Amino acid sequence: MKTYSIFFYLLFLMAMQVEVQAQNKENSRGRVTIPLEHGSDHPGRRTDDAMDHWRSHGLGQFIHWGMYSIPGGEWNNKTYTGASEWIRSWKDMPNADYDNLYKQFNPKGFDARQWARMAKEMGAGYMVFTTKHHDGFCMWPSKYTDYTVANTPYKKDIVKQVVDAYTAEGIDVHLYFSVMDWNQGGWLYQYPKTDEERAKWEGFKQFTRNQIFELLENYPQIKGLWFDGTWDNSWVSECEFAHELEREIRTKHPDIIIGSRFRPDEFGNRQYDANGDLIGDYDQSWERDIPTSIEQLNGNDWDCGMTIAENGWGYTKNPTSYVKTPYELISMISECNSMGGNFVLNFGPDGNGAMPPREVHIAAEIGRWMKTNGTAIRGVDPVTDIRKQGWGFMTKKGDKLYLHVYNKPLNNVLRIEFGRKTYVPGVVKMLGGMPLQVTDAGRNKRNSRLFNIHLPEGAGANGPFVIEMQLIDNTGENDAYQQAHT
Ligand code: FHN
Repeated sequence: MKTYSIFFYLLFLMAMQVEVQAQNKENSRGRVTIPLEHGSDHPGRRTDDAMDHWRSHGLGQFIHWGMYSIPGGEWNNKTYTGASEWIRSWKDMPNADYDNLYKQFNPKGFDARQWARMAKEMGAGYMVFTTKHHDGFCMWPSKYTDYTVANTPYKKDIVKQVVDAYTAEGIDVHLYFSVMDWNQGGWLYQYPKTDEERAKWEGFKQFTRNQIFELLENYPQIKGLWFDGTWDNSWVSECEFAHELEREIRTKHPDIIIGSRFRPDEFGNRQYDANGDLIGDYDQSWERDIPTSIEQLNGNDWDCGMTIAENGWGYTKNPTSYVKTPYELISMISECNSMGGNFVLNFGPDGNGAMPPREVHIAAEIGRWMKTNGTAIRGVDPVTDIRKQGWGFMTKKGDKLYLHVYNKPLNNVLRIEFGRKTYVPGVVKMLGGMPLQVTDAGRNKRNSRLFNIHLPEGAGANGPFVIEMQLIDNTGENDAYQQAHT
């Protein structure tokens, strides 16, 4: 009797397994996955030209500009220590005060062409501009709300000026859009429960859809939409609506690039679906953060939006937190690109449209570095077949390897290690400088080939530098070398 039960139980388990296998499929990484209606639309990276172009930028500029730029983190002689663009949520600033700021918005110092030139000089290939942050204020004359630039003393369309000026400089524009909107009564944090809430929420969804299409209609030359404010339960419960909306956006603008923040899957997962596949075209979860290894990215495209101050994105009159140095930011550009990510540095102009001098200085210093070394940032690939080395980061383009040096050895001899049967160095030179002498430094216990690059005396005097090394294929090396057994 007991034997029969075990037999039938095993039979049952086998039948269940066949059933599960019939339902499941393998995803791009060969894992068994569950079927999802609102999961990733294209497991694996997009391979079209528009995405290749985005990937090639290496460096971008983010701009947060809105009504929060007027108080700049201060109100009634008090300082808000949170992110300045969130000042409306601070108890010391009444909502009514904030919501009336637009009546004084008249940025006489705003010149989009000047911003675009600054970004160009910095070496940015694309920019992301806040059309509407969480406060709901529209920097374009939206016909779906009165809370827009058209009703300020300034009146003119700011988004248009930004899109035109940057496009004229050859810089791609992506538009930031916050779904969460503190100005619209219909916005809810929780999924609606009552009929009244449901009606409001449905109205808000249509409003959001209308505004997104209005942006696409008004500024067809944009290359991407950068969504934000999508973390609350209300939106996270809208997988079907958001997915359909994304499909509609892509139908209207087939090349458009949309990150992983826009829509959830049916289990409420954001950024990555229940199968671990990326939702959207690139991973937007590395905000103010950099992965410690390329493996963490699972082969996905990604960007790193970074603040200059510790936290805030909007203009801050007197930053109370640490402000990053150009050196630190340049190092982040190298680090992100060494793992295939775009680094997007944020700027926060003041209420009059002027870039804070400390940020102008940072852009200029980055630009100075990019002029000499930009070729090691733009259009490069991450390096996955050469062991990480202690002096800095590596990127590569074709047969050129770029060594981004941040820790210069005190003896002026930079050591590079190539795994067994991979590469040996060809011509080696400093970017923007002279050829460098390279000598063979034997092998280590792993049978890796070691080479010494002899640096000139003043290397590094002006900050981090990049060495360009031609890679010569060494896979066919006759490997008769025998080390002592250990
Ligand atoms: O809350 C916002 C924040 O103010 C800023 O806009 C950043 C930019 O990526 N996004 C949100 C936080 O993730």
